[in-house]
Amino acid sequence: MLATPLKDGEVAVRGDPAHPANRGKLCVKGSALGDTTGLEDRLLHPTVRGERVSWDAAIATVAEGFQRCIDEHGPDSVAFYVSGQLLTEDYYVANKLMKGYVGVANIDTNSRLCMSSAVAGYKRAFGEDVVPLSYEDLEIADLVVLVGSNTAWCHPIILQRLTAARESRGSKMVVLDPRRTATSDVADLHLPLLPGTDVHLFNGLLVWLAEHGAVDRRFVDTHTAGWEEALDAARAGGGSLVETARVCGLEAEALRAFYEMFTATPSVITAYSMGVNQSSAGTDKANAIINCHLASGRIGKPGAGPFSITGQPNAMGGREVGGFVHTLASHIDLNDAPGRKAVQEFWNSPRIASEQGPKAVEMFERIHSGQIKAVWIMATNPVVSLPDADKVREALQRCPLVVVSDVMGNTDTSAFAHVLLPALAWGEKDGTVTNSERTISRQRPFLPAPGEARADWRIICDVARAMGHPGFDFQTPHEVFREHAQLSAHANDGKRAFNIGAWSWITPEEYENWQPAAWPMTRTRETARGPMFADGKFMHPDGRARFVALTPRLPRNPPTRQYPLVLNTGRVRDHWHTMTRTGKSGKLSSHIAEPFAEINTEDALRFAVRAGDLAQLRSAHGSMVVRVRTGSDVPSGMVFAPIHWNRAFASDARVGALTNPVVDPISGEPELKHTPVAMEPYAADWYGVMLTRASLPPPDVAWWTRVKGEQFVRYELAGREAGDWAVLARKLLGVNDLEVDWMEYRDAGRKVYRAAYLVDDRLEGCVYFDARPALPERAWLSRLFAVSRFNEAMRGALMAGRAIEGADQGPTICSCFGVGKNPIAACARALGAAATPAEIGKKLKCGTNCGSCVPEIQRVIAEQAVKTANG
Ligand SMILES: Nc1nc2c(c(=O)[nH]1)N[C@H]1C(S)=C(S)[C@@H](COP(=O)(O)OP(=O)(O)OC[C@H]3O[C@@H](n4cnc5c(=O)[nH]c(N)nc54)[C@H](O)[C@@H]3O)O[C@H]1N2
Ligand SMILES: Nc1nc2c(c(=O)[nH]1)N[C@H]1C(S)=C(S)[C@@H](COP(=O)(O)OP(=O)(O)OC[C@H]3O[C@@H](n4cnc5c(=O)[nH]c(N)nc54)[C@H](O)[C@@H]3O)O[C@H]1N2
Ligand SMILES: [Mo]
Repeated sequence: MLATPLKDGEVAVRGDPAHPANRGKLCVKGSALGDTTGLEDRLLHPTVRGERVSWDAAIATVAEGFQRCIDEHGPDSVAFYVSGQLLTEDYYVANKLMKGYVGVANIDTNSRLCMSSAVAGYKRAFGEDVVPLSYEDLEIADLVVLVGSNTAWCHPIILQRLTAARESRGSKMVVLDPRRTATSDVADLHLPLLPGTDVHLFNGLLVWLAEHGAVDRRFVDTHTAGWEEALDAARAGGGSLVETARVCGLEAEALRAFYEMFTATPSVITAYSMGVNQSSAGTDKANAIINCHLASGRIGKPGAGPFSITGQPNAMGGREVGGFVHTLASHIDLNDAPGRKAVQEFWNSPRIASEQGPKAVEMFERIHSGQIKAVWIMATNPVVSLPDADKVREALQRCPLVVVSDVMGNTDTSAFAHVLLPALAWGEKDGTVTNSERTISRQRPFLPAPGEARADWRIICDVARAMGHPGFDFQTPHEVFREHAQLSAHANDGKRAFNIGAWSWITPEEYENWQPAAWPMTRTRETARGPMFADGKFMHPDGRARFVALTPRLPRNPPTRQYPLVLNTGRVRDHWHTMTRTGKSGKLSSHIAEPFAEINTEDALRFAVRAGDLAQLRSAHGSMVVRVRTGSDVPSGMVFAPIHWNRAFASDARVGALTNPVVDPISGEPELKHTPVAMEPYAADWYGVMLTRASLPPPDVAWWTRVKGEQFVRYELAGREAGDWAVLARKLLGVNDLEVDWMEYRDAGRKVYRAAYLVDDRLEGCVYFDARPALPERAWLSRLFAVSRFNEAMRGALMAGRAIEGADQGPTICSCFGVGKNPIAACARALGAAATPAEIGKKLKCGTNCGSCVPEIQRVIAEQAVKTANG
């Protein structure tokens, strides 16, 4: 990205045309990044037990607290829980401190919840965690299979590159996802497999390849091991097309079509993300995919291979430094004794971790049980994002010392911190990140450090020094990076593919001017974007890749009578994780403004929940109350809910409270896509919506959600007892002054109440209550805040609760230009057969900035075409 601070405090951002990953394109969250750099709600000063203190005092509190704990209870009583949103330099020093000086492997990361299954899969197959491909391979592949990935919403630039390749070269795209998504909408084939049946499906493909002469015998014989066992296991676990289709809940013809496409296409990439990884069989799913690529020799060539698409900005950097409890450092294993010795020598450290520490879920169990008594959480919000999140909250409540480094001061997790440390945010911090395709890029600061915020690497080094440890005298991120590069080459001898030794003596100027480059860069600094393993040599000691014999398993917790639905969780297009940053942007909050649970229309009837009403979802672990959506995107038996909402944005919508802490036995990654739940109507006596220009404390009603608009904050409300709405309206809006320009309308019979107040003929706030959730159109209400003078007709409209011209925009589709579904549909109807996203974009601008909404525009066009065809 190229960012330019403007005079008025705004930041202009655009894609960097020279970067190989995006070639100048940005998705909607990227385009709106400028909205999130403001200092509102930023953490700007260190605090200890709620009191503002100096940095020296804060550092001393952390260092003494951790050291005392180690002295009294041993090194296993302390832990770090870090994140793929740290820079590589931050990650490197955190890992060095815990593993090389505290001397235990009690450092794990939120990447455990994200791509640890993919890591374990690569490790088993290749002997090392190596992503073998680059994004341009996706453009030269003739078939791209997306497994458990909503690429259109989560990796929009990748999807745009894929669809462009398809237009120019006619390549094909297949999506394997139980849900219909914006991604499956644009695919050539969508296989809505039953949740958790991916291993069955790829085992079936392995058998199919064997039976249709599609095994590359020469490759299998020379470069792999374990083929016979893998094939036997696949046959034993089902195997035949008909049987596999039955288990996967697919039509045999559709499955056959996919198997035939895979078999007939030499250049296939199978790209996968959370639908694969976040499973109790996540590692097996990854290996089931890799097995098929090894068997057919579809690896080590341009445009062919298994491609784990990662999530966070620097999840990959964390993998490189060894930020997991099961690795030591720089792709060196904990159980590799000579490797351990080499790292210890290199660090010149007093002790070195030798045993695996507790993986994320277990780490928080140990905090809960009191085994871990001091934890330092950096750049992650576990009270929202871990499974069984109410228990996580309880664990932190009990923990004697909780230190949190964050950029925001009001997260669900920071509420439990004894020590809060303000970190530098994007735009301020300085260092490197690695993306899905092994490419290391620089992040450079262009904003001054706000308040007393400091870089994460520096905070960690300060604490390490205060604990009395040498080896943390870094003055700049460049010095940290240089050491990291040296370690990658230390005692390597080609044993580890991760090697950036060519940069061991990188100068400050070279670091400053770093251009994106992919590892390995062992001797030359040339970027290594070509496919890995092109020579058929893998990283196991014998140089052979491993097939893994897989017996398919279904998810550990199947639905029951008490909890008859499967809760599937994931992302929405315009929000990022726990919303601490995207929640600041009105633009990004307009696409999906509320937490919801989406269920098949037939199941909605079965469970007596109605679209637009509220429903309670309950699992064995916790519950939440959210808006109901119905339709046919989610298959029967499943309910889908987004992960983003939390205490700062809703009274009761943390999906993590429900998700089960079942984990994959190898990777320890939690099964976040599969929790048995019950769903029932939430009996609200009334519903409300309120918009105000002023910021207000959380409303004191039974249920609420909050969303930021461009010039207002909007609350959705619901209550359980019908009090006096006139009193409640003034209380919620904070209007005590009886002289204010206040309007109200009530219809006691229909149980409707509306109120608004104006200052200088400008709308300051309005609230609508109704016994039914039939409230005014939100996009229209939002637009009223841009009106500078209200005339009588508009005042009337305000009380009538509908626009004078009656033109509803409908739900927002294009956040960049604020274009709703209704005008897009009208335009599609008018254009008829000539309707394309590009043509509609010419008229309404929608989809012409970042393009993240193009798949949804496509869908509106398709809906209109069906409507027209049906008369
Ligand atoms: N807009 C947006 N983009 C993001 C993020 C964000 O927060 N917001 N976060 C980033 C991060 S950290 C990550 S990890 C990525 C995640 O990117 P994705 O993995 O694409 O996102 P998810 O929505 O978590 O899940 C993907 C899909 O898995 C499907 N799924 C569920 N169960 C199964 C199953 O058993 N089998 C199969 N085959 N599919 C299944 C779900 O229905 C869902 O559509 O996104 C990154 N990009
Ligand atoms: N049910 C369910 N749960 C899930 C998932 C799912 O699909 N379903 N997905 C999982 C996945 S893949 C992921 S990646 C996780 C994400 O979950 P989290 O990591 O908990 O989510 P974020 O909101 O990204 O948290 C990052 C925190 O770091 C802060 N921060 C941002 N930049 C910096 C920085 O530079 N320094 C510091 N110190 N702090 C910073 C932010 O304000 C925020 O509080 O959620 C996981 N949880
Ligand atoms: Mo992630």
